[in-house]
Amino acid sequence: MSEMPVAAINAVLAQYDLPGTLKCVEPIVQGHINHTYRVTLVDASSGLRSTYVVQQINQHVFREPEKVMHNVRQIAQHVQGLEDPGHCSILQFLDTRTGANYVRLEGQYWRVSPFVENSISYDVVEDSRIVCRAGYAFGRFQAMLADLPMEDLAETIPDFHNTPKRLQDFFAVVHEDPVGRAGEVSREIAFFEKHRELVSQLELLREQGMLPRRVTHNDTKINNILMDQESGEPVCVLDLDTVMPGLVAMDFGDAIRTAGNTALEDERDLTKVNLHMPHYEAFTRGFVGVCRSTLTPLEIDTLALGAVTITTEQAARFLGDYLGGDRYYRIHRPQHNLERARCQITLAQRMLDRMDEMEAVVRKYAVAADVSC
Ligand code: GN1
Ligand code: MG
Repeated sequence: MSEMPVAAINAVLAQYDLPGTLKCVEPIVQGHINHTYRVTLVDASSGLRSTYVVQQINQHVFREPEKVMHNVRQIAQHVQGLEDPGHCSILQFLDTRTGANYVRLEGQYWRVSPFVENSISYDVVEDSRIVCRAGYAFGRFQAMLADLPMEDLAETIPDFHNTPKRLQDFFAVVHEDPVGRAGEVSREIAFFEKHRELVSQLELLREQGMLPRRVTHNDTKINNILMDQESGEPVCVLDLDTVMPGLVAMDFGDAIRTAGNTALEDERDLTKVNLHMPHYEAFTRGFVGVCRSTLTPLEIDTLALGAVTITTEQAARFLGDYLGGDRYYRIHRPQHNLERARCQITLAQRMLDRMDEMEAVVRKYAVAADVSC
């Protein structure tokens, strides 16, 4: 990470009515897109400390940050208006002195949220009960937003989870091969050729009107949920930048891609990468259990396919970025995107090997009487 932009952060904080002055800035490095900092303020008179998360929006990825923050506002208002918001909410951004939920500073966009104390987010989860609660959190998120009118939300990244389009873009960069890397990945390219049709099915069903578009999160990585450190209960869902109309199966699938992997997203030792069936089942229990009444039978039937689809799509996005010269995702080592892609291809293959079992688990929780975590 480049040097910490302390002066900019100070200028951002000055737009808010916050107690104290900046004492400490630390980077939070989990996301691949935005720049995120944990900042601590100390009030000189009382000595009280308060902690916030300050984030700079990546404008290469989010070309229209106002749209992102408009969506965030719509979602927050909708959730606040719910009679029973349940026990897992969404991340709230603070308002500036003039009532905006972001700050524009020298052409860059920043936002501030309170740091949620005593909370933790997991890149890999060990405990199946926590995975089940994560399933509940994302399923609940889905159910909470089920009646938010889609017209109220802007499309922050067009065709974000349009898998056939993602693969088309991937094959275009293979063909163009701008930095001369395609030769080293012919085995990986063959994987996408082989499964292109299967992973295009969901989008096709959507185009045919068989699968509905709903307000979905679209980035349901397991580390986008904050859990209470002591109780393990979900506290809130983070990263609302890509909340827009989409397919439920992709939200289910992206969480399985992360919570159901026995290894990290970028594991280099591919023998460690596998679908963790107890975690898959636990997540399904929590997710399907809380939102099944809002889903159509075909949506339920295609959830497992969503996991294979988005894992393959993600692999294509990582590999496409590698072939294009690493311009999209932040990388921490030279072949990082290639390693991420190989890990995701391996995981997608492990899922394909167990599709029947995965579908049976979904069917089980579509009707199970007890879906508590
Ligand atoms: C990006 O930066 P982060 O972790 O929120 C990406 C997701 C990918 C994810 C892969 C806007 O999310 O789509 O699934 O990396 N976000 C965007 O880890 O492209
Ligand atoms: Mg994100």
